[in-house]
Amino acid sequence: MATAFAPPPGGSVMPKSHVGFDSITNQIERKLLKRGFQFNVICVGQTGLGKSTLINTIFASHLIDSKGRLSPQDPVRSTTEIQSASHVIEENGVRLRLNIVDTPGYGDQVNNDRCWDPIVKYIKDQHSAYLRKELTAQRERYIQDTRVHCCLFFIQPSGHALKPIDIVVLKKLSDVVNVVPVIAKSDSLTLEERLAFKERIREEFTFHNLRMYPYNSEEQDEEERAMNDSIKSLIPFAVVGSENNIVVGGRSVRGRQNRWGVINVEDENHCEFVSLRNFLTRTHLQDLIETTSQIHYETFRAKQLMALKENSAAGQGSRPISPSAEREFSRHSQRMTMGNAPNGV
Ligand SMILES: Nc1nc2c(ncn2[C@@H]2O[C@H](COP(=O)(O)OP(=O)(O)OP(=O)(O)O)[C@@H](O)[C@H]2O)c(=O)[nH]1
Ligand SMILES: [Mg+2]
Repeated sequence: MATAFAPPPGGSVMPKSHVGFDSITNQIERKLLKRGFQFNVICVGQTGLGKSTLINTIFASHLIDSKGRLSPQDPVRSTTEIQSASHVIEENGVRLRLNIVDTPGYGDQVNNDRCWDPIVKYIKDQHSAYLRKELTAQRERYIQDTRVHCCLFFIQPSGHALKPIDIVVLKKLSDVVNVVPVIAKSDSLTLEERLAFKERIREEFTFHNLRMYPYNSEEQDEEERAMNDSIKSLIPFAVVGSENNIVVGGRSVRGRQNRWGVINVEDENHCEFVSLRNFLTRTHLQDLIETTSQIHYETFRAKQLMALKENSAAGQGSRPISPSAEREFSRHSQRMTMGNAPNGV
């Protein structure tokens, strides 16, 4: 029997009077505002490239003390363990918990074999923790999300090419997380060098088949595609970090004082720190969160559940992730055989 709202073939019907379901967007907004948002970023790269400093610059406060030297007399201090810092930011009633994870730099050991392991493990551990919570019998209505939504990958401003170790680390990372490359300490490059270096790096990404964020998708509309194209032409963002405020024209700015002048971190003529910040918070925040959940986490989840299923089929009796995991993976495998498998990366 046809209902009052049954759409005619190929179209939709306007109800005769105002029904009110158009308020659903307001209802969703109210709920989301109440809950707030969580955004997790990780910084990865070779040692001494300014990861801790850039994190400080993003927070614009000393939430993580840089392990770098503030003056040449200071001993060299390096980040030695993975550590995260959180800050709740509120703007127009929207609450965002920004969590930035600092990692020890790699590349200065005699043997750099598998130096990426602790970082990839950290990212997978967050997926694993989320999956466990999702599979518990009485799961929470809202699961605290510690999954890493974005990995800022620091490239040495050599002006030449990516280092072999970077290519390996990028490959490992791009399999599990949205990777956004940045040229560290870009104040050491001239504008022409910066442009040429960016071009070279983008060619290397293509040559080595490294998939950087943002990804192309069939579902994107014109506007989204245009925005992604403009971001892709900017990537890798050439950034400068600083922990000091300098007074320029009577205004205190984050900057680096040199003998020949001041580099204002927030001046778009000096570096692309503001473009990176806009990209992270204004234009791609939601998409980074969604892509993490729909591509990276989904791939991890499918692999875990399939492995569990195979183990139990082989009679290995491996310990389930949670008491309800068995039920869940049998449901999941049914969905997979019905052709509902999630898309791979
Ligand atoms: N010229 C220049 N120097 C920078 C920049 N960012 C940081 N530095 C300096 O580089 C040094 C290392 O900075 P850190 O932030 O400790 O580097 P890191 O990548 O965290 O180092 P590890 O923890 O050892 O991996 C410090 O002396 C910083 O002041 C930058 O954008 N330009
Ligand atoms: Mg550091």
